[in-house]
This record gives sequence, structure tokens and C-alpha cells, in this order.
Amino acid sequence: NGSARSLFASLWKEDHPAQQKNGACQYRCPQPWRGQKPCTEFSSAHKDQIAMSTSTSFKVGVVMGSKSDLPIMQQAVDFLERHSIPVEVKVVSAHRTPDWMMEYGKSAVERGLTVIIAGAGGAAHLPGMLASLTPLPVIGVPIHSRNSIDGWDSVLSILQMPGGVPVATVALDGGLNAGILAAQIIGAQNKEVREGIERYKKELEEKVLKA
Ligand code: RP5
Repeated sequence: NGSARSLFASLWKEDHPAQQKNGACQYRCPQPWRGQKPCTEFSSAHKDQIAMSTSTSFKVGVVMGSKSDLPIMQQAVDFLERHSIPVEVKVVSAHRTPDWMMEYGKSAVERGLTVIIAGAGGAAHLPGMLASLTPLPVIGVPIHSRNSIDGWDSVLSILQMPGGVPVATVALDGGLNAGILAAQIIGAQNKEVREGIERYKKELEEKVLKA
């Protein structure tokens, strides 16, 4: 099947530039090519799978203004890890480590991040500042921290971004939803992650019906 071969070759060029060097595809293809099989075995089915599932390399950056935010942010980390999504967790403070925040935001793409989840409380500038520094989607988690008056300060600092610099803001202390949303963004391009979300939704439904 010569035409499938040449179509595959062109898809491979687009999706696997780095892997062409050693002549073997390291792409984690869906069944039956999952793993490290070289791309000498392929079919039009494989080609379709590759076209649909272009994103196998992803990582979520989870950052927070203080270690005291961790109990909330851990909910996102737990959800992502349960769905086999790599996570990088860091404390980055917009006000107390501004240089580190700039470096983190500017280098996010080259460090392989796909989505950033940023949590902060009170005058919560971290998510918005990161959104200004990176083209990646930023999900903001307002935290009812000890320096927050009643949570509204955290919510509004993250939510009320100027036009052009969005932050996808979840509910106060909504670490879990931030993790789910990040997984859904990745799942739009990755079948395995998407199927994991589908199973999670099914579990939610079953819990409600059983109650
Ligand atoms: C914010 O101030 C942090 O994100 C945290 O929510 C809050 C309190 O920080 P700590 O005083 O606990 O370090 O910048």
C-alpha cells in the first residue's frame, strides 16, 4: 500500500520531526502500535489514529503563591496524576519572587508545559501575570488564604482580567476543577486522557444515581 505509506510518511514528518533522525518512531501510538515499535508497520488505520491523536507529549505546570496554598492545589495534582498526566509543582510568588515568576512564565513552553494551573490568595496576581507572559492556557485557582478577607479578593483578582489576557478561573478553592479542566484541555487532543475523563464523568453519574 504505497499511497498509505507516503501519506503516513508526510504525517510522520509533521508530527515526529525529532524521531526521524534515528529512523524509528518513538511515538506512543494507540493500539496496536503502542510502545516503541518502529513505524515500518502501518496501515491507513494507523494513519488515522495519528492524525487524531497528535498530542502525546504534555505536562501541566502547577504553581502557587505560597506553600500554604498546597492543600488546595494538591487536589489538582492528585487528579492529574490519577490520569497519568505529568505534573511539575512549584511555589512561585508574583510579589515575593517576581524574577522567578518572569523566568517561569517565559520559559514555560520550552520546558514542555502544555497548560499552567496557578493558585493564589488575597491580592492574587500570579495567574494573571503568568497569563501575560506565556501563550499557554492558564487556569486560575482563587484561594481563601489567611490574608484573604473573605475569598472575594482572591476571586476577583484572578477573574477580572483585561480583555486579551484571559485566565480560566475556577471557583474559590476549586483545585479539583482546575485539575479536571487541565486534563480536559489535554484530552481534546489525546484519546487516552479523553477516555479517562469520560470514565470519571460516568463515575460521578453513578455516585449520584446510587445516593
Ligand atoms: C498569597 O498570599 C499566597 O498565594 C497565599 O495564598 C497567601 C498567603 O501566603 P503565606 O503568607 O501563607 O506565604 O500570595
